[in-house]
Amino acid sequence: MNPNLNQLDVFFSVQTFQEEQIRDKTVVITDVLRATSTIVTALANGARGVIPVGDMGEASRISQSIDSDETLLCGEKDGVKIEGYDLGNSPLEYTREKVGGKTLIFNTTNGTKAIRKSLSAKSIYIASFHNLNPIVEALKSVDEEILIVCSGWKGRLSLEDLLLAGNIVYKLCDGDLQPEARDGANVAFTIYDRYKEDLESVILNTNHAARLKELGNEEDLYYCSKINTLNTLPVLEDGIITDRHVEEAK
Ligand code: 3SL
Repeated sequence: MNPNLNQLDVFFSVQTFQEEQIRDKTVVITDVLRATSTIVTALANGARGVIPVGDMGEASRISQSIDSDETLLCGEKDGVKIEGYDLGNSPLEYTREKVGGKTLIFNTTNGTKAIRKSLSAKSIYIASFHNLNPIVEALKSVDEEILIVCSGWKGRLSLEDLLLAGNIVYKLCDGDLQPEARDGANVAFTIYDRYKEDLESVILNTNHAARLKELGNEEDLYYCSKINTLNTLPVLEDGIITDRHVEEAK
C-alpha cells in the first residue's frame, strides 16, 4: 500500500517542529553533511548499532555503563572531532576494520539532536543519499503520517538536507506531486526538481560544505553526495539504531 502522500511533510530544521507534532508518526531524519551519512556508512560496515545521544554528558554516562571493548565513542562539535573520542564524524573514518562488531555512542551538533527530539515517533528511519532506495521502499508501506526532518545547522536550513528530503518526496510520488500536498513537501520537491541533474555540484557549494572545506573535510562532500551505494535500512528502536535488513536476516 502506498502512503497517504497528502500527509507527507518536511520540517526544515530541528527547531522547526515540536515533539508533539511527531508523536506516533513515522519520522525520517536527514543530515547529509554528515551525521546520517556516517550512521548509514557505519552500519553498512558492520557496526552492531549506533546509540545517538544529545550531549557529551550523556555520551560519557552511557560509555561508562557498557563494556568498553565493545564500544566506540564517536562524534563532533562544530565539525571537529571531540577530544578523547575514538572517531569524529567523517564517514570515511568508519571503516569495517574500525567499526565492525562495535556499538557506537554517537554525539553530533545537529543530527543526533534531531534524532533525540524525535523519540516520541512511532518509527524513526535514518536517511542519507547512500540509502535512498531502501528508505523509499520502507516508506511505501507506512500508513501513518510521514514527516521528514532536515537536521540543518543550529536552527538554519541546510540545502543538502532539503535536497535529500525532496528526493524522497519525488520518489514516493513518482515525480508527480499532487496540488493537495503539504507545503513543506511541495518546497522540498520543487527544490529537488530544480537541482536534480546537478546534485553533487550543488552540495559542494552549500554553506555547510564551505565550513567542512575550511576544516579540511572536502573528500567527505564527494562521498556524501553519492546516491544509492548502500542497501542499509537504519531504524531506531529502544535507543539504538540498527540495520533492519541485518536484523531480519538473523
Ligand atoms: O551537525 C551534525 O550533526 C554534523 O553532521 C555536523 S558536521 O558535518 O560534523 O560538521
